Amino acid sequence: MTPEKCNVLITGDISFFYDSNALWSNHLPSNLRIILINNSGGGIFKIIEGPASTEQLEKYFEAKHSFSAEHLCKAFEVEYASAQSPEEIETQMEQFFHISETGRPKLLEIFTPSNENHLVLQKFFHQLTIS
Ligand SMILES: Cc1ncc(C[n+]2csc(CCOP(=O)(O)OP(=O)(O)O)c2C)c(N)n1
Repeated sequence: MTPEKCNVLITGDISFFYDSNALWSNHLPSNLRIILINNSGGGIFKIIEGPASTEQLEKYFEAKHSFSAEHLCKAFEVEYASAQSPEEIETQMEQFFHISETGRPKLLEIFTPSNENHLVLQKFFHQLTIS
């Protein structure tokens, strides 16, 4: 990792919670930043043909939940912030990339609506194919 620059991980909530024990490390650098997109489940399965058309989609594939990373961050002494709107993201960003005096890494949890998230992603994929 380059010490003078922040190194950013952008991850989904299911991926983050699965691997959250990675935060249990004595060597987390102060320039680590995690941007967690929390859409309350594995939204990708809503756009994968097989899982998307089964009755088990929400319960077993998407694994819908209402957890937040706040308490995990407390446990591992990762500085936590959250945002629910573009305006809040902008406000949080002012501080997010500053190195903290505590020397601890930071996580920004961005909450997005699970019923819209996959539609936005599909639109984005579509834009990529036509541009
Ligand atoms: C390292 C790893 N672990 C597990 C998987 C299996 N996997 C594929 S999609 C997925 C869920 C993704 O959900 P989330 O991280 O919430 O992102 P979203 O689909 O909502 O954008 C998982 C766990 C994987 N691809 N790679």
